[in-house]
Amino acid sequence: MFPRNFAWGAATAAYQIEGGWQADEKGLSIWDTFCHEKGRVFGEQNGDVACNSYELWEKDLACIQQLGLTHYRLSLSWARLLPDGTTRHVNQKGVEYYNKVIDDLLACNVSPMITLYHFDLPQALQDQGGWLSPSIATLFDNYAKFCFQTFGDRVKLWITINEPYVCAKLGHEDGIHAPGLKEKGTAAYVVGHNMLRAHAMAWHSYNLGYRAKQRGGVSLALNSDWFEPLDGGSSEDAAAAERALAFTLGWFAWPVFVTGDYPERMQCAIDTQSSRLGYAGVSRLPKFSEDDPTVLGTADFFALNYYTSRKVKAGGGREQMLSMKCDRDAEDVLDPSWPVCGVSWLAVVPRGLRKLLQYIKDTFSNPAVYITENGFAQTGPLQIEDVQRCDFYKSTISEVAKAINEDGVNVCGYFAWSLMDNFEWADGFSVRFGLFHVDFSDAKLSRTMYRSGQEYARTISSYRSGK
Ligand code: GBH
Repeated sequence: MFPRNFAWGAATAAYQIEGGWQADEKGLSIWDTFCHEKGRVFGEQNGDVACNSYELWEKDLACIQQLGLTHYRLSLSWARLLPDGTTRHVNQKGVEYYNKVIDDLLACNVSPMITLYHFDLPQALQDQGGWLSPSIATLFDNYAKFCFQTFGDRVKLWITINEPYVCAKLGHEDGIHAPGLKEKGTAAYVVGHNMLRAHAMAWHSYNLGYRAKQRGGVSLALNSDWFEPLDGGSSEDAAAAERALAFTLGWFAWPVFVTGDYPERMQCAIDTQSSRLGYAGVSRLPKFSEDDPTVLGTADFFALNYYTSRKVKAGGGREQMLSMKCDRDAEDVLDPSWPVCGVSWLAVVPRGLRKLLQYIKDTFSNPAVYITENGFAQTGPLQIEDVQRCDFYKSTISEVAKAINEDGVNVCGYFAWSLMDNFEWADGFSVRFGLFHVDFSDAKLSRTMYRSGQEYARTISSYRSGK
């Protein structure tokens, strides 16, 4: 059973679907730059055209309607709206595009959930230091206020930043996402910190300036695997699993939902490595300043992106250089009994979602939770009859039902990633997450419903009709 007003959705992100990278007055984003550099993305692919949703939005809307979604989660391209990242200049064509998307959704009885930032920083702001620069928080806040002002009369669910963990770590420590930096052991913490500051400023702006009139909610979307000890009897593995969770979910959820500061486990682990490597007294994890608005309490709901789980064993912290991997001092292991789908990182573990939801309920005082992303990847030859993905959604949705009905978790919505096959970041178009297949070899970019889309549509309609 699902609550009557449960949100049944699917999600996408601007750079992954829109294309139109130079359309009208759009400014460049760091993903435009990154993809055009050699060797960054699988097969030198890029999102110049992607699903061309900038021109083919009506096709996306048809897909949304075929699924019978109640909600659609999309992101706005900051550089499409504000080409140089600031409100000095507004690209009116960009405003018109998103106005049409929002109005069309509402006309079809679909509620938009809007992400302000899904990895695509305006390049003009990257040139000024990007997320490493403290001034980014004010620039983000100005952008957020512009969006609340422009679209907030119709949009009631806002996500400020999608997966700060991924931007910080993959973008600034591992260098496999834009902007492609590999500054190990320092940059990711600074970026995470500035993202939290930016998020908090935007939440306060909404709270003070828009909430009374617009009556929506604002949060940030946090990705996390579920982690459990490899050896259930080992206290070291148990501690490692807790560290892994602290370095992923806790990093952002502790400041926002628990204490206003980073988890002690995380601070401790970082300081231990600093001392061991001769940097004692240097705090690599930034401190929240009294000059900034408080971060604690800046979320109106919990937004979770869940994909997979890991077994964890102690170890990994003996490297001779500073790095987040070393700080975390925990090794991830794939349980051989878990099937792995199209991408190597995605082991299929639906019951991990139920456990993570229970953990969120217990740890963050039973918040309203939206599962803002969850999905299954295919690679290789086209399989419209994607039976494995069908099974995946079926068992995942049944775990969500158990979380609600047996564990009492306040889950308010579920968004499948993704509405359609799209540009899967460093994997280009080689990894497909869609409920609709997109034929990238055909100029029309035709969308065809997978069998999993049909089953998801059936699931939604049967629950909504009160089954
Ligand atoms: C989401 O991130 C993104 O929000 C979305 O845009 C994306 O399309 C979707 O996932 C599917 O990937 O270091 O190469 O082993 C999900 C969280 C965290 C999953 C990092 C992959 C490790 C990749 N991601 N994780 S790798």
